[in-house]
Amino acid sequence: MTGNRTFTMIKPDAVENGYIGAILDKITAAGFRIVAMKYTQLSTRDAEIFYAIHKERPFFGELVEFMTRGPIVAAILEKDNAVDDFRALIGATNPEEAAEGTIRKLYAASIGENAVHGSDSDENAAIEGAFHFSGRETY
Ligand code: IDP
Repeated sequence: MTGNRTFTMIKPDAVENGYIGAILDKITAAGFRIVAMKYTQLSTRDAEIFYAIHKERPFFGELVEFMTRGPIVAAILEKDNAVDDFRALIGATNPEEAAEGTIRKLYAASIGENAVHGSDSDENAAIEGAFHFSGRETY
């Protein structure tokens, strides 16, 4: 059981492909309430900080380039057991391994360009939400 908030981004690939509405529909239909949301674009520095945990991985440069190449939708979501339930809704990192009906299975093309981000712990959900939103932007 996790806490009641998670953080998500609809990544540049899904925005480019016109999937913002479909993905938000899936999220709200699954019972998540939107606490905060913005359409924005990450700078290189933003992406390097956000994904700092992966900085030694071979795909880090590719990941930063991808995440900064166009706009994203960032949001804080609320639901009981938010982190775990949202990870289940989006599916495995690699869309080829994602369960049928999950957001990544439906809308992602590859392990790198995988349509959505979902926090992996309550602690990271709080850190990631605070990275994008001030207290005045949450409702
Ligand atoms: P997650 O997003 O499912 O939590 P992580 O392992 O934390 O997966 O990886 C963060 C992000 O880095 C992934 O969502 C994906 O965009 C990218 N990524 C992960 N593994 C690879 C890879 O092998 N090649 C390219 N990009 C990757």
